Amino acid sequence: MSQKNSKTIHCAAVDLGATSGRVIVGTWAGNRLVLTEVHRFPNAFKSAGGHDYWDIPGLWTEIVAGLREAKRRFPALASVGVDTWGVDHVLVNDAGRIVFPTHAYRDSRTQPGLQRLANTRAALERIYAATGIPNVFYNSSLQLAETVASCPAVTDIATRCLFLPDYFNFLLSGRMENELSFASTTQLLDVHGRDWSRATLDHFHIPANWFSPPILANTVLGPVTGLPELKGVKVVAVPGHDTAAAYDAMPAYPAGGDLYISSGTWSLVGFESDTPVLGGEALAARISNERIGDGRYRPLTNVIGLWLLEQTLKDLAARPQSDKEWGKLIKAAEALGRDVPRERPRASSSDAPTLDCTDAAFVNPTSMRGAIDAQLKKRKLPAPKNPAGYVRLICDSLGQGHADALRNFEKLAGRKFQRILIVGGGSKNRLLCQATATASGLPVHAFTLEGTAVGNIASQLIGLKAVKNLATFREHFSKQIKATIYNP
Ligand code: LFR
Repeated sequence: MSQKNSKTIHCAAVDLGATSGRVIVGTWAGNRLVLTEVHRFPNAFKSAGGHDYWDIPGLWTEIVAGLREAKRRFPALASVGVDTWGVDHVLVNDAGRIVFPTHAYRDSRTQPGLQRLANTRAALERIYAATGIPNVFYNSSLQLAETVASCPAVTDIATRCLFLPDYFNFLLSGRMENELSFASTTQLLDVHGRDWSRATLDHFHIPANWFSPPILANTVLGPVTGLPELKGVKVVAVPGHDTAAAYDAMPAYPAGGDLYISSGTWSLVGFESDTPVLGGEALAARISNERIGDGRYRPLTNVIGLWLLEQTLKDLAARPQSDKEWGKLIKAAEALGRDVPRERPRASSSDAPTLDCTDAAFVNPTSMRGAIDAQLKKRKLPAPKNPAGYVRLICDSLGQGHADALRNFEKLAGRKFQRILIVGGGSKNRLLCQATATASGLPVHAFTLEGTAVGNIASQLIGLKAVKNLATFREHFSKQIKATIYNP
């Protein structure tokens, strides 16, 4: 075997999103990464009795199928890492048995708790100062508080709270750990340290013994134990939060100056920082001080994202089925003047011409088109006339949402950004990238790559000591990818 071959490493990234999951093998050789998607499957929460749930055994079945395929195609598979969307969790007993169903974060059960906290200014400020996470309907804090309040006996039967990547890591390796980047999405982690905020857990009446001190990403948990066919494959705790993984994949300038957007179901707009962004104005701007796998901060704002577009197209029965069809729809939207007239500059008022992306009606409506039309009607603005019109309005609105987040960061963190880097599904959407450049006044560098999978694999390579650290990975990786640049 040649020296080059002996250095070839294959790592499997299990990357679960709210609407689809995939298993992607990253092959690292000669300081280059090649991705091979070996399994992809749709994901959706299911409803029963007015509540929304994830199918955890179904997800596990798909993960196993994907890993078997990975091992079949890459017999020398070295490791596996799991990342998922944030905040959701599995309550288990000491033996790892599931003792409570996993609710999906869009379940409306958290609405009363959300309102209660919003109406209690002192508690809201205290919790933001303690955790750096604003009051958002999906927070694990609100979800767990609702679970304990509505089913108090759960505290007798659950002994551990494992967040989704933690739970799948447990199924794979037999080890129960909480990983830091994911823990930082819960609104339960101490923003100034790396352990849980006891005062916040107490506020929500959540048992502190459900958690263990979070471990950092890049930690090798041990060999796969549950699946004999994966013998010898190591389980690495990667940044379990998909957004943290996507941020790690950013080919950023080491000197800083880049604002990141991970664009998928949500648009996560943020940057890397040694310090959190806190205080009353940061709370009002809904800045989340989430964490990078190594413990540093990634202050970010969650803009509603392509969920708005996906759900609208579903309503219009116009969802394109291929890249070609997407291209056609985007082209038609580009060709449009805006149906919603630009009658006033945005900053000023409620009759601004883009959608207010923070509208709570967009969270989980029965009809997204209905929710959009209702907002426009309230503001006495005409509804778009056709699918292309909705696409145009939505992309312009998201672009504006991205620019608003940028301005808040510049003001509150005292930063000046030079470029916007965008990865994820939205990086392929010309209209969205251009709208972001136009609204922000900055060049947008769009990288068509599976950012979450790349960050997941980077962490495995670091854990396996095949790559020194994230800076080294980015240095190599940025040489192999090309940006499409959109100028303002
Ligand atoms: C993106 C994401 C966001 C998080 C949202 C809910 O997939 O992880 O970062 O805020 O999902 O968990």
